[in-house]
Amino acid sequence: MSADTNSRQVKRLADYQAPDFFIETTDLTFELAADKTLVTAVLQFRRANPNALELRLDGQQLLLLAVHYNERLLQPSEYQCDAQQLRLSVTDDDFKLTIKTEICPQANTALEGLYFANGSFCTQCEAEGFRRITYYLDRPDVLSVFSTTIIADANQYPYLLSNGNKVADRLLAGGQRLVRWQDPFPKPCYLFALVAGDFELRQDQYTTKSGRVVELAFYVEKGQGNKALFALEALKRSMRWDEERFGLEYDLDTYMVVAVDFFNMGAMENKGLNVFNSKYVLVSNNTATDTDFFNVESIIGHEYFHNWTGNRVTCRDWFQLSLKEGLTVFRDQEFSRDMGSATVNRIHAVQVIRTAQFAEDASPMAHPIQPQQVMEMNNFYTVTVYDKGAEVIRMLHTLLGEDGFQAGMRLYVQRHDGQAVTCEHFVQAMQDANHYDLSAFRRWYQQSGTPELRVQRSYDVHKQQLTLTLRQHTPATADQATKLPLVLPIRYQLVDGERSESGLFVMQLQEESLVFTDVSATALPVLLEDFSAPVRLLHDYSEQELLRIAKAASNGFARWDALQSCWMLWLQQYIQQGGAFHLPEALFELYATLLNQPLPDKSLTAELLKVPDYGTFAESFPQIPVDSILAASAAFRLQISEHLSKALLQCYQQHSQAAAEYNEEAVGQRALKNRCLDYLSMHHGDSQTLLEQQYHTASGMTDKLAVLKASLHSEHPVFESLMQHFANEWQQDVLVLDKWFSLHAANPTEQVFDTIAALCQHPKFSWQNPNRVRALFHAFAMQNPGQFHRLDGRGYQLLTQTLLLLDPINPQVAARLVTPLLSWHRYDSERQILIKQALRQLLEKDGISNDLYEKVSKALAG
Ligand code: B3K
Ligand code: ZN
Repeated sequence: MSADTNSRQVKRLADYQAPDFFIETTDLTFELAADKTLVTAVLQFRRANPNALELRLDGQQLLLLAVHYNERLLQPSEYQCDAQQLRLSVTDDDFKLTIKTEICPQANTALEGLYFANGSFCTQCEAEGFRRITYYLDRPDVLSVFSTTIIADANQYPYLLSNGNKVADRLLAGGQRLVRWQDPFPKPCYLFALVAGDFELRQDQYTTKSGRVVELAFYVEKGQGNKALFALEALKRSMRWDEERFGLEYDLDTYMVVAVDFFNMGAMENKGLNVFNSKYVLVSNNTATDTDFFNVESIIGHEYFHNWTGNRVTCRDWFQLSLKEGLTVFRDQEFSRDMGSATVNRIHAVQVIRTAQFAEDASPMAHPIQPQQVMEMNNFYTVTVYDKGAEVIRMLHTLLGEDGFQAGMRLYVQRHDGQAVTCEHFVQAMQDANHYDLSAFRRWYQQSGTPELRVQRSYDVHKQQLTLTLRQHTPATADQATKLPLVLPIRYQLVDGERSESGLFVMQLQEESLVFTDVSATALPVLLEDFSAPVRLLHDYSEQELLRIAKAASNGFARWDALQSCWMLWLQQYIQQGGAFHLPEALFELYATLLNQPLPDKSLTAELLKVPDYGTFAESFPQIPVDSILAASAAFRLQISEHLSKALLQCYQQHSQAAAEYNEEAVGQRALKNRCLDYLSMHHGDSQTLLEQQYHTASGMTDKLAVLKASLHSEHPVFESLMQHFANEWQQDVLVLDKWFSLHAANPTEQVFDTIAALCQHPKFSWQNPNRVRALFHAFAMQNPGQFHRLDGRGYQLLTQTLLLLDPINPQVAARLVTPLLSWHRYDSERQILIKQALRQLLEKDGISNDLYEKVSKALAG
């Protein structure tokens, strides 16, 4: 990976210029071979800017063989070609270029562009991977009609796939086969896809609401077909849901999904031909947990929903990424909410914001949902763009209501179908359809940072009036010093004895008041219900008040949220008092009630019974007290397990008969039972039989994995032997084995270093496979805070050495893994020194990728 200073350029949104040329049609021919693939691109150009005399095409890691201008072969003196571009002077308004290039898919370990792994060819073009396939205008605002011809060995690659409809399929001389595809919808090149390989095919049909029949086809590894059936059903549910809720119908005659083992992220929404990480397609009760099932359904939905929000209406430039991602995450979250426990879904989405997204805002990589400048676009597929982006859409939904929001969606799609547009176009459509002034709201797109919303209460006894003074303030971020007030939709509920009043208060200014009249002195306002704005709420509620909400609020989210605030109070008290601190009796009473009489929503009950994890606790501190958090969490779990052992056991037993399948009731029962098991496992002596019994009689992977997690968490001696058993049972199934890698990497003892070293030599481990690398090292850096943050620096060094090795292989995956090192300023001075030293080692490495360079240099500059 050579990275000269030229390619370290920062691109700015402010510099956007419309394309000088368009490509009306793109006709590609691939002659596939793993070591040498020939690509012939026939591109029909049209000049858009009469003053533009030079055409500059993007291209990387390509061997240029020939260029024809119309029918004439160009001499090398007639164009310039360097490591980034092919440039030539053009005078005609309409012309054709035929470009022949050679690429080497099997050497492509970055998994961007066309690559060959595990016996198949596969592409990944978003964000800027198409330029590794041929010279092109690799930008999302150039929409072209694509045809693709694939020629390959007929035996080795029985399936030759690309976007759109298949229009030719024939055998050629020499055992080759030719297949041709045409995609009728103009699209940017980032949505192009090609897959060639030998798969097992699962097919079905879907009839759209207007009566069109769509062929559904899932291509998965041979022998794995049954594991694709859940995903196939999830696709049909997504298609139905999008018709019913958004009125959006699928547009092509076929919808294909290919599951591959080598993939940089979760999945990709290529037009008509989604490519998925096999982890998000292949599930069965035996091999996948309830969380895996949930993720499959949600990602299948997400990629399907992109067909309208992303593909039919696409982004003008990559600074607009949230236009498609924020909106599509909002849509997939709404879909998941309708498919399972709405409250728990919301809780999980909020946890992502409060941990990962707030952390990103506080880091050197802070950026608004519409970033203003970027070096490596792949670094901006972030929780900010995706998840905070979805919260911004959710706020619009809250402000406009479901009907208003859907009216805005209809106008957006009607106005911009077939176009490449900006976030501004989306907000404008919402505004116009509702006659609602959103000018102040637009600030959410440009301003980074986590707003703090401070609430003060004052009660006037004579007037029986409660006044809430609300003040908002967004602290400066690494990228932006000055912040302005934002529009905050604040959903509230006032709990006052029997009476309860709820509503929406739209805050616009830095300081505003909210007054409740005719209320008693003990009236309690619950603010920011359902997390109606992505802010940090600062209040002065007492433990008693919070517990009142946790016990009595009608809204499940409010109950959970009040408990979260309690945990933060208890953590602070633990830090002040040390081991002498005891959790209050009132918590045990509340927990006993929940264990004896779980709520109808058992998943929610399980959430309420949970001590927040390390990441959640950590995020509430400007400087993270690693050791105190770990000590406090362990003490809290122990106290709960000691005080409530009987109720825990009883609840465990009552919920141990869940049906094996994935449905809301069974998922809830398992979640509750396994929450109990987690506490029970702390009594090593009493729980051994329980753990072993559940492990050996488990009806599915959720229950099995829960035993391993509980025994790891509790450092139970049974952990080692069960892990051994697990490895023997699952050594042939890499997706299951990834869970085993991750459990090992989360081992909280120093032993973890030897274990990880040994696992890197495991026959199934590969530095080329992102799933394997993440299973081991993401788990170590994110789920093993005790060992990762060791004061001797061993944890930081393990990650650093890993990144030095990984960066030349796969910079995108390396740049994701570096995240925990970027926030060095959040730790004590000893750890700061160690982390900065690690960052310098990375920066000093010759030929460090742009991906890693952008993040590490920002971290060291701060
Ligand atoms: N659009 C893709 C992500 C592409 C990431 C490129 N580094 C998946 C998704 O969000 O649906
Ligand atoms: Zn997406």
